[in-house]
Amino acid sequence: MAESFSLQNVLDTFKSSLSENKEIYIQYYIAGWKELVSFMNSLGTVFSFISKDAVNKIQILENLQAGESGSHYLTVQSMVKYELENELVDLTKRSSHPESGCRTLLRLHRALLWLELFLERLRTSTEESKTSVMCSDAYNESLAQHHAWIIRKATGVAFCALPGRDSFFQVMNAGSEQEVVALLGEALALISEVHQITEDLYGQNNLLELP
Ligand code: 1PW
Repeated sequence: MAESFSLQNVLDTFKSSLSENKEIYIQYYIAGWKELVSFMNSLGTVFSFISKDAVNKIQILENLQAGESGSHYLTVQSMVKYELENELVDLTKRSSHPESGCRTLLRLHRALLWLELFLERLRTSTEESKTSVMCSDAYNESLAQHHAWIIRKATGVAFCALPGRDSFFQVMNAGSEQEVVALLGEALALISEVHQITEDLYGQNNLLELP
């Protein structure tokens, strides 16, 4: 993405990701993630190790979309249906389908919860709040339980190097602090709706613990 990050872009892409009957277009889900990656990258180089894995996951999904079965990867719903019906998902142990769309998107889905919890903390924070604390609290409540010790250790180091609250508000590129807070509220409503729809879909199909 050539242009620099703005919170409005995140809002717009996640808005576009929801179809009328509340399916999630993978193309826009990915576009939303690309925005988030450019957000993370603007937070400094330590954070790029974190965004790197998200970039890998995005790439896997883009390859599936561009592949010969690409038409089945229009929405998260159609992907789940297609991959399950055709036994393209490793359900208990990574073996013949180590990089299914379902398990790949699940990683982004879990990370999205982290982001949601973090942005909610940022939205309701005060001047004294520490971004490193907000970020690690959000992480411990969500993604940490899915990560091995070594990764938790490394993310902990990355959080310590986060810029302060003021820089975050500036990076959002959405005007005054009040304006950012308002826009965060809007963006969070959407992100949380997209997250909930995915969570329900994955729950109904027993996909929440895919290896
Ligand atoms: C302030 C903004 C925060 C947004 C954070 C969103 C990105 C989260 C990426 C965390 C990645 C940490 C290092 C990689 C870990 C992978 O092992 C893990 N990937 C994720 C996205 O959690 C699991 O993927 P795997 O190893 O099962 O393929």
